Parts: sequence; structure tokens; C-alpha cells
Amino acid sequence: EYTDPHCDGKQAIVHLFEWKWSDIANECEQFLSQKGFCGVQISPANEHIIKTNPPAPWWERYQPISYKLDSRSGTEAELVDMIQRCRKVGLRIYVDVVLNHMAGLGQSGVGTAGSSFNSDNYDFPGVPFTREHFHKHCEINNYGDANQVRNCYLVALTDLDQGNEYVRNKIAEFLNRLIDLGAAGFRVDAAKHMWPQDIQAIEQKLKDLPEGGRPFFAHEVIDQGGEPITTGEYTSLGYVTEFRYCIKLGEGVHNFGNFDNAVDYGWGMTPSDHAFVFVDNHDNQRSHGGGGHIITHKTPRDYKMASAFMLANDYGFVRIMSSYEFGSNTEQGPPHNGDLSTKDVRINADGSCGDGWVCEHRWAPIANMVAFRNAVVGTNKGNYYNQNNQIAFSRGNKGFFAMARDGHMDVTLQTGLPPGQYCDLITDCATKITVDGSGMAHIVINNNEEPIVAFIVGGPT
Ligand code: LAG
Ligand code: CA
Repeated sequence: EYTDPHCDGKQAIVHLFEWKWSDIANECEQFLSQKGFCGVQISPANEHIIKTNPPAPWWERYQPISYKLDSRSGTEAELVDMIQRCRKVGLRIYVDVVLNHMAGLGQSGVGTAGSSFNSDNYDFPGVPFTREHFHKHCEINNYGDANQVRNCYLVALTDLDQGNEYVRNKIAEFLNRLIDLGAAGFRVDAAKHMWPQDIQAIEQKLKDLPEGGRPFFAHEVIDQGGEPITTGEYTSLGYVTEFRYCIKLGEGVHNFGNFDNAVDYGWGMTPSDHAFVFVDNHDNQRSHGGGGHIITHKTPRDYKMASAFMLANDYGFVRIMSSYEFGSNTEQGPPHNGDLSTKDVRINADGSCGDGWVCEHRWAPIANMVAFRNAVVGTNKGNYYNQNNQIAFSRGNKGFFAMARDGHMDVTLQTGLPPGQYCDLITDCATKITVDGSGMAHIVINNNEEPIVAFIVGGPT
């Protein structure tokens, strides 16, 4: 339950981190629909704090002021327009929702929808929430204590009591409103910091989508082992983020031998049908939340290999990250104009992005592998080959994938596919592969920057 993304069987979503609603609508129409994406995770749509020092950091959006739908990505009208335009071209919207807390202590003022607030007084009249709706103040400093992780304050953020019936109703009202507006589901921020039974009680208050079915849920639970709170506590509530896979993908790219154990249930990794997977996310790419040796857009060659492998492998439901450029300042917000308003996403003539937007989701090995994943859904890996940092495997009799760490591969392999000529998806058909009557094909890679070949039955020819 809560695992149907409602996108006609498509298999990958993209997080357009900090994009404005108007830019997301354009991207649905001009790019994502052509490439077979299922939908978009959007940044929090509700009212949040406004910070000028530091100037408009990304994390403003993780400090809610109310559930009014005015944020720095746009107004409610712009949100609705975007949801509908994306929907028209077959893409669904998943809203990042911050339900664990409101703004941090020590702050007061006005939010992005004009609501006043005073955190130290627990006063959020835009909802309204008052002191009785929050846990008593204590700070989380011991992740070995599940009670503390759920009932105390995460970096001084005023911690809502989701055991309180009024709080549950206000949250459910907010989510139901997004369902009414056409959203297909939610990414739940800081789910680890809320009791699973409280999340369940909130989910039970939600409507079916207008077209039927339960909303999709991806719960953010940072579980890298060694703590009492595990992803397994949340799998009955929807998908759960699998941060160990970020580590596994990183290890695999650096030494392909490690891809043999990319999914390690001995490590406690989440079963595939509830694992929400990604190479990096908006937190761990800047060493907030999780961290570790995470591969990001800053090393494009490795990032393409990790992403392509993730899309080819038979594990989890995929989220592609789409970032903006940042340097050593991990607080830096999205590209902005002089008045701190977010810049438009610039799309260059060659299809890349500019003005500070990275658009990893437009990089060929990532964008074009979405079609691969859609085509091979439900099949297992077979004909597995992994030698000398060269990996290849089939997915049932639907697709074949190969990748070479040093950029070169020249080997004849069993593909498991019907005979015929196939187009390499990565190079948009510039390379062709012939599968003979016994399923064998000569696999050649000679591409240092994008050392990947992938082809599918029913693909372009
Ligand atoms: C998360 N997981 O459950 C994310 O992993 C984590 O990155 C989020 O924090 C957190 N939930 C809250 O949604 C992010 C930033 C923090 C930021 C926080 C609130 O990583 O750095 O804290 O959002 O905006 C900031 C300051 C803190 C301050 C706090 C409250 O960095 O120093 O105490 O605001 O004012
Ligand atoms: Ca909490």
C-alpha cells in the first residue's frame, strides 16, 4: 500500500530541487514526457521562513510557518497550473512535505505567505498551532534513543506532537488539499523523527486520489545501520529511503567488483518493493543528513556510471537528483536574482542547463536510461558478467546493459535477447548492436566520458 506512483507503470521520478513551479511545468512538457519519466518530486510547497543572513539558504524550506501554498517556488495558482500541465503530458507530482516540525527556536517574523510567527512562543497563527501542539523542548543528541529521536527537537526545530488529534487533523487537511489539487503523493521529510503509528494515523485520514487509489509515499528515514530506528518500521507506510544504497553505488563505481553486493540484505537493506533509491539527495550531496562518500554531479563521469547502474539494476524505485551548482558553502541556496528571488532555469540550445542549474537528469546516460528501466520492469538480472572493472547483464529478455570503468570494452557476450539489430540508448542510436541467432553480441565500448552501452527490445531502431 501507498507504493503506487500512479503514472501508468513508469519507473523513475526526478527531484527538481528548488525549481520554480513555472519551470517545472515547462520541463514536464519539453523534456520529461519525451524521456518517459513518471513524475517530479518538488521542493516543499507550503509557507516557510525567509532568511537573509545567510541569504536564502536552501534549508529555509525545511522550516514551515503554515500550510498555505505560497513558497519561493511560486504561488498556489502557479502550483496548480504546474500540476495540471504536467498531468496533461503524463507526469505526476510528489510533494516534499515537512510534518515533523515548524520553524526553529529563536526566530519570529513573517513567512513566504505573509503569516506571522513566533517560534519561542510556539505561535503559528497561519495554521494555527500553539504551544499545546508541540513536544516540550529537549534537543536530540543521542540517536541510540528512539524516544528522543522522535520526541525531542532536531537542530532546535519546534517539534510537533503528531500523537495529538488536532495536529493529525491539520496535517491531514494539508495533505488532502494537495490531493484535491492533483498531487499523486508525498516525500515525507524527517519521517525517522516521527512515530510510525502517528504517520499511519495521518495516512488513514487521507482521501483516495480523485482517479482512485491511495497516494504514493516515500518516507525519509536515514538508516545506515547501528541505530535502533530502522527502515523496516516504515515499510507498511509506503516506500522508505535506502541511504545504504548511496554508499553501495559509490563503492561499486570505484571498484566494479563491489557491484556484486550492491544490494546486501545482510546489511539490513530494505526489500526492493519498498526501497526508494538514489545516487545522492539534496542533503547528502552537501554533507547534510547522512553524508559519507557520496557521488555527486561534481564528478560527472562517476555520477553517470552510478546513475546508469542504478537505473539498470533490479532494485527499488528510482529517484534521479537534479541539482544547482554549489561550492564549499553547504548552505547556499538556488541561483538567485539581486532580490533573492530564484532564477529561472536556463535551457541552452544543446539541451544542457545554465545560470547555475546542473540538470543531471538531462545528461544522456541518465535521461536515456529511464526508457531502459521502464522497458525492463518486472524482469530479473541474468547473463551477469563482471570482470576487470567491466560489468554487463541482461534484464530478462527485454534489455542488456554494459559499462566499462576505464572506458574500453571489447567482448562477445550472451545478451538473452531475441536476434536483431538494436540501438544503443546512451548515444541516441549512434552505436548499433547486433544480436545473433544464439543471443550473442559483440559489445564494444570506446567512450571515456560515458562508458556505457544499453539497449532494449522495442526501443528505437
Ligand atoms: C532532515 N532529515 O530528517 C534532513 O536530513 C536535514 O537536512 C533537514 O535539516 C532536517 N530534516 C529538517 O527538515 C535541514 C538542514 C539544517 C537546517 C534545517 C532547518 O540540513 O541545516 O537547520 O534544514 O532549516 C538550520 C540551521 C541550524 C538551525 C536550524 C533551526 O542549519 O543550525 O538550528 O536551521 O533554526
Ligand atoms: Ca518529532
